[in-house]
Amino acid sequence: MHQPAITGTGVFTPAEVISNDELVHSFNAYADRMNARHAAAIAAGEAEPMQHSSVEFIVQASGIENRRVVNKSGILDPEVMHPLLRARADDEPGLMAEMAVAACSDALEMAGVAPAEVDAVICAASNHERPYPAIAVEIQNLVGTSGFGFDMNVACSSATFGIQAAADMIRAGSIRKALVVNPEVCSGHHEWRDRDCHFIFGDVCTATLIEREADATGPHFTIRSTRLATEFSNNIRNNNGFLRRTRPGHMEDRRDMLFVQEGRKVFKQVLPLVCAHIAGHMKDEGIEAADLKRLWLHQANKTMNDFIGKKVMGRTPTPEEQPNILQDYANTSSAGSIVAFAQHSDDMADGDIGLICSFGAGYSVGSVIVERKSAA
Ligand code: CO8
Repeated sequence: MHQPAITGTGVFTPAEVISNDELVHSFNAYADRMNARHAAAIAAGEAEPMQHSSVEFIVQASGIENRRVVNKSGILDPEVMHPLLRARADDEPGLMAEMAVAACSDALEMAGVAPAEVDAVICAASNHERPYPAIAVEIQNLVGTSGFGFDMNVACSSATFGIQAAADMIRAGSIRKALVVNPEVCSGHHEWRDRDCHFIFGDVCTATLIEREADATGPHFTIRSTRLATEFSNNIRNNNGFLRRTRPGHMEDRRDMLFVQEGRKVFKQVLPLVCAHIAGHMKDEGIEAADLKRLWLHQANKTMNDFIGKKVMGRTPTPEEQPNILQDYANTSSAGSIVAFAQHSDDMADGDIGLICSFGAGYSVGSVIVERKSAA
């Protein structure tokens, strides 16, 4: 068996930013237009008026202040309310692959690894822009990696599930190096017209290079252990799928072809699941709360993260011990915990232990326990 390690990370951050102020302004303009359009039905009591969103609610309920997106103008246009992206020809890079190339290049550079040395690309994300050819194979072609690539989807937990898959292949010896890539274009499958959730998501792409620890040439993180779990729930769901067109009238109500959730239920049900998962993983690895120097959690909601951090550490962790990036990026699905890891791990000392944990639709939860090694 070979010991796997994370030797490089990369984050591609889209250039366009939407603040809560901008988002609420455009949502409220949309609501006013809809109310004016349906004024007669509202006056007759046949339709409910749309209510305004508020910046105060968004910050207090989620902790989100800004989100990065691949297109801002369409999302903020009250007559559009979704990203506007140009159609790409089949011989051009797709959007997800383009984001992935940028993140993978940074991860490879950080590790000092040439693309051709990489044996596998796993494109792990909560939605893929087409079913085939796999986005991972396109990324393999654009980056110039060897071996093979495949796509996988475990919603918000895709990155940690991908890391376990890659780490296990490295342990077993079937590959030496893998890139786990998480291009999350959440803005494309989000309902920006739904007041309950219009503020939640943003776009980003992360990449993690995993290789045999024996091959590492610089500072890295030993992957000590990984653990995954799933438990079926309909409380976070997207019904878009290829069988939809087989049902008459399938385009009439499209709301469920995008992200839908019972946010309160998710909040209540996922917290105990995640806390028990992390506690069990740490116990089996003989890691005490006092041993844990860093917690990189899934970035969906600040209150959720505060609760989990306190439960895991047995006290309120400092912002350095449990870094959040959701205030700047919003929920970027599977990429969130990896953005936190990539941006808040350089300062760790030799032997420091940290835990990456993602959770979300499925339900799914994945944890990765890592140990800092300050030199090869
Ligand atoms: N402005 C003002 N008021 C609002 C707004 C708003 N925008 N939205 C709702 N309200 C009002 C409601 O109407 C309600 O009013 P009342 O009390 O009068 O009925 C009140 O505020 C409270 O509403 P909620 O109960 O909905 O508010 P919560 O406190 O529960 O906060 C959250 C809402 C922030 C959504 C919270 O429930 C939450 O974060 N839940 C957990 C979410 C989570 O972690 N989900 C994981 C999803 S991510 C995932 O798994 C990946 C899926 C794949 C990616 C998809 C990409 C698109």
